[in-house]
Amino acid sequence: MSQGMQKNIELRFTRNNAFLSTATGLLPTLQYRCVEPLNVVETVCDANLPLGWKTLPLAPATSLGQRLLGPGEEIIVDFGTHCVGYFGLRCEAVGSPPDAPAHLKFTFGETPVEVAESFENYTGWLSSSWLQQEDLYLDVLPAEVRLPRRYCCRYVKIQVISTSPKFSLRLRDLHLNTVTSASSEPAMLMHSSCPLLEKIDRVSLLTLKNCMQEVFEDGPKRDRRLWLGDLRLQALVNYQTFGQNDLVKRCLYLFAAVTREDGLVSANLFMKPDIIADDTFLLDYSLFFVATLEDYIDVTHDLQTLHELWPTAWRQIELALERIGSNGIVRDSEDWWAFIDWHESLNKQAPSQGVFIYCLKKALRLAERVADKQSQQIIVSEITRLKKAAMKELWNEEKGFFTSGSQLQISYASQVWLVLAGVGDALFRASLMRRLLAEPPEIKMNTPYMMHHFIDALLSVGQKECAIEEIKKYWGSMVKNGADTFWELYDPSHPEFSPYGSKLINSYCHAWSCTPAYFIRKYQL
Ligand code: RAM
Repeated sequence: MSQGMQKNIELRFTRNNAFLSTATGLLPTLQYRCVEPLNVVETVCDANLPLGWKTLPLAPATSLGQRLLGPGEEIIVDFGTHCVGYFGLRCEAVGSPPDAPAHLKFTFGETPVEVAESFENYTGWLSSSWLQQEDLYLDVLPAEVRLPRRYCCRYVKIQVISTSPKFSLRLRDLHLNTVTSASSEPAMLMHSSCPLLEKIDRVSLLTLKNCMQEVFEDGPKRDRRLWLGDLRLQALVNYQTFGQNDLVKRCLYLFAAVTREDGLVSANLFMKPDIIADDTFLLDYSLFFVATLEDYIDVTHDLQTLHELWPTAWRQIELALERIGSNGIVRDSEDWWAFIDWHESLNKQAPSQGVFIYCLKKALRLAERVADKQSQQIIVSEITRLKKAAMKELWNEEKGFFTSGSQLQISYASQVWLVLAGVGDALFRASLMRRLLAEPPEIKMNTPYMMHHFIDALLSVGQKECAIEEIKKYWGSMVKNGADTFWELYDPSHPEFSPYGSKLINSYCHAWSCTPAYFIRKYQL
């Protein structure tokens, strides 16, 4: 998705064919596995659940062979867990010779709500074409059906819209040919003695696995695309789990291959029909190219990649510096210039200052590795200038928090990012994180993505026990509410929250939510 209607037809992009061919050479092999549904289920309203619905089993899926379906009838099957793949079945006519086509409608749900509530009432602002459904007309029966689009589901609803009074339908051999580029299962958790953390780790792994396709997709239901902010977190989890570092490398080369004419890396890329950079640019996402590259180099010591991609990384720093005002603070504006979190009222200025300083530090490590003395000098002096400016312009001694924007907004995001940037000394940062927990600001965090940075900030100041508690509270409550994979959006106090105007369009397997596995494994939580 992209916020607002940006019409940048005059924008020009560059294509680096050498980088594109490196990326093509790293195309992963997709792994397929056929799975069958476990049960036929019904959906039941449950006001205690965040999405309002649960399912109850009615019969084993094997019973479908004995069941006949006529117009107006429907079944819902449950595959037992979240899957990504291609759906197929065999459809037979029973009765008189079929004297009319059979019209079937398929609806795919990552969660019960998507097969329980009608898509016809959808009023969100993202295109309804993301809602997973398909109409199928079968002229000849029996038919072996394989739906052409890749779907993402645990539940499949099949409605018989029309046949003729002279025949009914029997559905057999329902299956999903699942697909992922994850080629092995990561090692089991050995150190943990907490069943909830183990469960959270498992759900994290399935989330990442189902997002690992030809690139690290943000969500296999929506947007099915390569976003830089998401990639950075997926890569961190991948290093601790699947270890498919070439997939990270591929994604880095893709971003570097198609940049805006001045070298700015786009916030996201489309893969088909060709690699296309989106005309959405976000300051934090462009800068995360630097952070993602540094994390990758730190793990792999892949010096060739470092030398080839360092100029792209450095360019992001140069371009971001153009946004720094004379007071040493990144300029604010009304448009969608930085992401940080899905929050309508969140001011992005102070958190973006934090992101920039954080990425400058990453850039310094890269510049040292490539022995780029001139860049090192610039970076060191910019880190000092931006940190000083953050304390001078953004810190509010009376309130005990950093403020953001002309309205002096106090948000979680500002504190978290300026802590991650290392602004202030260690004692200052630790007490700021304690204050944040004790006096929660009004502007909260809406996504597991922002929660990731909150946990990271807690760990950065040594508050490990607190980080564990927060992980259990937040991701644990998704698990307790039946998540097979972690959700794109989750606000326990506002469970139906969607920045897109409808919970039906939210993604329920979203890679930026899978980072507990990174924390649990890296920090031995
Ligand atoms: C959402 C995408 C993606 C995120 C962007 C900013 O629409 O799904 O995960 O990076 O927003």
